[in-house]
Amino acid sequence: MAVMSPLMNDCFLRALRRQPVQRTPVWLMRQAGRYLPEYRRVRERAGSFMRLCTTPELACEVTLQPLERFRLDAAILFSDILTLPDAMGLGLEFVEGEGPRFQKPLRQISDIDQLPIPDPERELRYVTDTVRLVRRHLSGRVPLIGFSGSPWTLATYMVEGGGSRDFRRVKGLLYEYPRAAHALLSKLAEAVALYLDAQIAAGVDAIMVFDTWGGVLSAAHYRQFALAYAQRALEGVRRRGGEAPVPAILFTKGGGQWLEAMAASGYDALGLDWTADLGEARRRVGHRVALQGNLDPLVLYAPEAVIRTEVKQILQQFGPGSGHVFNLGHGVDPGVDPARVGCLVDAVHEFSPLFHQEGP
Ligand code: 1CP
Repeated sequence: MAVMSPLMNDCFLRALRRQPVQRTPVWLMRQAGRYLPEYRRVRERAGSFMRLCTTPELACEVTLQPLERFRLDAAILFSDILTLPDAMGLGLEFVEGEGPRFQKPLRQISDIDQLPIPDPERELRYVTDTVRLVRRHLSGRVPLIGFSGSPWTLATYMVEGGGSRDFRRVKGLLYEYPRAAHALLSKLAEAVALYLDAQIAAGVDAIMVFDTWGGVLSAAHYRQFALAYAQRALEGVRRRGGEAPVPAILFTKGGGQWLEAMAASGYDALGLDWTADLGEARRRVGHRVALQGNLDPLVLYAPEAVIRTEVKQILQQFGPGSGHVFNLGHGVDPGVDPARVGCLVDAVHEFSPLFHQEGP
């Protein structure tokens, strides 16, 4: 069990619980990554993306890099959602300029039956070691977010063998072999629950489930194959977890149309992409969950005056009161100038106190 140190800045956790805060907390998806020159240097030193992920000292270093530059209210573990399928034996490699690829993608129904459920403290020890190391280095400055891909999003990569444009194979599985799809997703829900639980035991303060490809499904399939298993994974964590479970965030790209169902899934907060209207989302579900998001990541290519105006608009859309975590609607683009990221973070610090005058 991790040694608990009191957090100096807990406004992110308070906002997730919709407790009063003095300003809106801010962190950014992919806040550690290629747009930072110091990240590119460590990435080069590591030799490969996987070496970076599997070397706790290096993964810890890049986790902390964005916090040195920007006044962020949370750190996110540096890792990738695809390390879990790698630990299930699929053999992950990152091909330069092409993105992730599995050496042994799922090609037959029998591949699903044979998939092992990894013991995170063994096969993913490098992740829990990184969590413990980051916790030590943070010494309570800000909370640390642990994460996993959702069962559905992991299944897309495992069946397609890598990134995909049309999701033909994995959608084929849903339509032609729904029982096999359910078997795969059940196994993944269990693996995700164990994995998140191990991250919590190692010391993360919140968990986030990335359902990046939930939005490519029909409404009925989204409920049956994506949301149901994201929910099952969370229930698995909660069954195992201690008395005070850490808050959980569900991010679904393209999920704006299904907010009510997502808000009933047990997650404490929903991550929204940039296509959703934050004010409307709050009216629909804000009495049940906190909301995280949702500035268009490409705003970061615009001049600073535009970034500041757009930040203000997002804050105005959500309106006064707690329950909002400022973020982008998806990750920071690799070509963005870090100075623009600083401008965004500073703008949230400057404008958001106005929306929390009833705060503690
Ligand atoms: O060249 C490099 O350095 C690799 C680029 C990179 C980085 C920086 C990849 C490969 N992954 C990451 C880190 C990462 N991935 C984090 C780190 C923490 C942070 O946010 O700062 C996180 C949370 C992820 C999660 C992740 N990986 C998701 C879900 C979130 C999202 O962006 O939608 C997904 C879909 C992936 C798969 C993945 N990993 C990397 C790439 C290029 C991709 C996308 C592949 C594709 O579908 O085309």
